[in-house]
Amino acid sequence: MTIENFRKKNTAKLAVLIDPDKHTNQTLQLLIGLSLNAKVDFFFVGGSLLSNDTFEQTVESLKQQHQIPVVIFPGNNYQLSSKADALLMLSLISGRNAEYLIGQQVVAAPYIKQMKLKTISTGYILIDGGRTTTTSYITQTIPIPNDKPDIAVATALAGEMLGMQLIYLEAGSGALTTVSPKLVHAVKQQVQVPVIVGGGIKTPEAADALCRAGADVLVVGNVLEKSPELLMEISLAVHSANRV
Ligand code: 1GP
Repeated sequence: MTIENFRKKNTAKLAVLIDPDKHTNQTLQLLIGLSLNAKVDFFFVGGSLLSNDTFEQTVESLKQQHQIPVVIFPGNNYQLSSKADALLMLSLISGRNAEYLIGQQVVAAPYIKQMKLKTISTGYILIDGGRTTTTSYITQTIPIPNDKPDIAVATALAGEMLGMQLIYLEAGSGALTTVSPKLVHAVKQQVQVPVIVGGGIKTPEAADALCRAGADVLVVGNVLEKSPELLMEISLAVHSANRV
């Protein structure tokens, strides 16, 4: 798996976020089935809190379906598995908390090397989603205001100049509002690397607006826990042709 997997061709791509702590084997199998039908492009696996030993088990279950790549989206440095296809090596560049900029990464790096896990360096940028999210609480960082695209652009540019291969614009899981399409558009105008957008995407309309704004990959999590049937509609919106 390479960075090219994240680059939009004609259409944007869709990732389903699986938090191992929120699934039973039964709900996981249901979601895998729906994701295969909906032609989802990636599974992202991770959670904000310490995941118990179901993390490895969840990655294994996801890998059994043999089609959709499994990417670790780690909430902390315990969330590692050699079975995954890649790891998003996140650095929280919107924050000023050294622990999440580089501290956790230093602790995890020798294990990642030992596991021969493929890493994709990712500039992780929190954007205000209308409420305090677990990510901003746990990392003790302040998100960038959603109506300040210039700050998001400067942050994304710095990430790109530092060599990051992906930019991830995150409103936070369960955000009341998504990252604004205007902000996504502004960032896309300035950076060359693929841009992932997640947090609070609950409808095909919201997915459509973010793809039109230029998002390369959208991530959905929460909404599928309550309304898994929405996955097909959201996927159709993301995969509709001729996006900018
Ligand atoms: C991934 O945290 C998001 O970037 C997922 O957010 O759970 O709100 O879809 P939701």
